[in-house]
Amino acid sequence: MHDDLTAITEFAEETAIQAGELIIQERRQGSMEHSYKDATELVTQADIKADEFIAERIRETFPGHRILSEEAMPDLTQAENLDTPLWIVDPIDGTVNYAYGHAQVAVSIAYAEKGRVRTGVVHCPFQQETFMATHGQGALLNRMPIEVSGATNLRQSLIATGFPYGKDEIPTLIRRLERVLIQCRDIRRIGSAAVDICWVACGRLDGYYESVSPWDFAAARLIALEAGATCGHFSEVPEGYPEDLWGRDIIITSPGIHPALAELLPEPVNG
Ligand code: LIP
Repeated sequence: MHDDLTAITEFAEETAIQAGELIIQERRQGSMEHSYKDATELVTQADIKADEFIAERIRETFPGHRILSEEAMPDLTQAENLDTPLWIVDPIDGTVNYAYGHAQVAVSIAYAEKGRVRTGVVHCPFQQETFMATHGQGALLNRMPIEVSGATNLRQSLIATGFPYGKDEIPTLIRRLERVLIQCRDIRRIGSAAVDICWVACGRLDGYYESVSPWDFAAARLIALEAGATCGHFSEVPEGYPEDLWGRDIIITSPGIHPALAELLPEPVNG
């Protein structure tokens, strides 16, 4: 099934902007009611309201499509069903930033057919920036073309990463961070994968690596690809799982520094 991609991108853009207005209002009203998914993962009422708003618009407009979203429908097996179109939604990427009043927050909406992401919109309401891309048609920031930095020297490159809510992998991640920090200009930990990856797409960062959920990165990864980034994984993607939606060990960079960064990320065999 292949609906008009341009119309789908415009729908995703309009929906993300409207969801952005909703979360701005929620924060302005101070209704920062929140709960925890487990011992540490924060979720606010705004996350839930925005997720429901986006899902309702998708159901009304595309009744035959499926939805994979962080709050309402987090069933990751959806990614492996390639029969009908799939929307991948993070209503608030950067939830902790949102709860603390920071600006680096994104509404992320991606659309995929047969496991391939064809439309991506990442809207940053507190920064009034909308990143978007349609497969094969380039990447835009507020409707202006964007492209990666063109960096070729890792030692002069700014690299972003992030850390999971759970702490059991932290020792491995800190060893990885040390290997990278010694070899690059500096590190940024912005708190939203969607923002990290879109900043690679527009040259504010030179590279990014992390393990995250499909809703955190699916839209931004297409935007980065369309802006000229090299996108990959530094470990194996399971056979038959859609690469566009596999979130473990992601690396997204300006092409010139991809090999140099990729070789630092796997844990050395000799420990
Ligand atoms: C966040 C990611 C970020 C990661 C955070 C968190 P959320 O997603 O975008 O890259 O470092 O731990 O997972 O939870 O704000 O949607």
